Amino acid sequence: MSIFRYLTAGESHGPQLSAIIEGLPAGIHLSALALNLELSRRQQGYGRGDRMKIEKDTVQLLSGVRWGETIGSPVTLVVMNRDWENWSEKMSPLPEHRDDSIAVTRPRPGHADLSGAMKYNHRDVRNVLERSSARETAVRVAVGAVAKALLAEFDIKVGGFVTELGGICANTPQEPLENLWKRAAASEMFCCDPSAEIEMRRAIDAAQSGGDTLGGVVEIQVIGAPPGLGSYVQWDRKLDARLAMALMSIQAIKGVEVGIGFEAARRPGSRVHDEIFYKDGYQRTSNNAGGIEGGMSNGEPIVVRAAMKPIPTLYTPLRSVDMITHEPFEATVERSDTCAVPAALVVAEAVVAIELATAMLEKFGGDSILEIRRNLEGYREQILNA
Ligand code: EPS
Repeated sequence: MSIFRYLTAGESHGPQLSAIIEGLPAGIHLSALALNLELSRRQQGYGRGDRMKIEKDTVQLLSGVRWGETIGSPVTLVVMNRDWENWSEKMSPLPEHRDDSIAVTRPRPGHADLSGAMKYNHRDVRNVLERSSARETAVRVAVGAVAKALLAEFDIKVGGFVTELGGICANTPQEPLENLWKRAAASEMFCCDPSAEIEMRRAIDAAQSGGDTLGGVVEIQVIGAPPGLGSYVQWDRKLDARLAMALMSIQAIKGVEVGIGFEAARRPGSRVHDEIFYKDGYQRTSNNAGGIEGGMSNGEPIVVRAAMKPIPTLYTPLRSVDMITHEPFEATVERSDTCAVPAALVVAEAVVAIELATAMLEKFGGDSILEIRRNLEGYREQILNA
């Protein structure tokens, strides 16, 4: 069975983050360089805090790849945490390093802290926050880079840009997506609108000096996906449902849209649905559906958006209560990012790539790229005559 499955492990201040990917076909061209490029994209973006000065993430490929190609066995990815140096006793697995005087007993509003401590019966909130931290996304991005490499074998590309930050909306120019991706890559806000970018930067500076944080919206597009990925026949096979779950699984994401999304609810049907024409194949003149109808890709670019809430660790204290004394206190913070929306774009691209790779393997599954390519080409020929 060749179905893309993966798990991640690792704590934010533990020695490393790890992932194992199972179900990859043989023959994907894979280089640590390409993976590291994605990891460094995630670390860029205006608004990050001091931790990013410590971490320079690189990935080690420890299994499943030989001489630059996958061989069909599980792929192991490891990203080391440089900050571990400062945490080796505080995060030690050894009982002799236990020190209850450093226990975190003050849950921060907006984080997993309180619910996680109640759920797992922890007295020390650190046992929750270490794993719920968005640091985990470093290795998820590496998994996404593997998925992108698989998709690239079939000329399927995933990219995106920031469309909104701290309430400032970008005016994205009407240009081919790949041009827009290039524009976004050249911007430290991953945004295609230079004047919005200046305002966003100002908003981040103002938030930072006021001890506040900002959220935003990222948009991800997929080009080159064949029609028929996902299925309408069962709820858990719908591509849009799976993309929504994947995007929602990213720390701090609170909303997901497909195509025009919530805007579709405000328009009459005549201004929502993308009419069908035929000229050398099926064509659409609009893509309000975001490339997905009935839970399946329809051959148009897939377009999804995700809304990120502001990071809940604020320098301006939020009110909470101590879990031992139940006394109120105002959460103080050692350090935090002011805004991680550009980083969220890179993570969102990664999880979208993973879902697309999974859907490709389900439909065209084979044990080698050659076999999958043959299945895909046969299908493309078949639908030409549909
Ligand atoms: C994060 C808190 C900060 C961020 C971290 C995510 O970590 P720390 O408490 O160590 O400063 O820097 O993000 C990363 C380390 C990263 O690689 O993205 C959190 O609580 O989610």
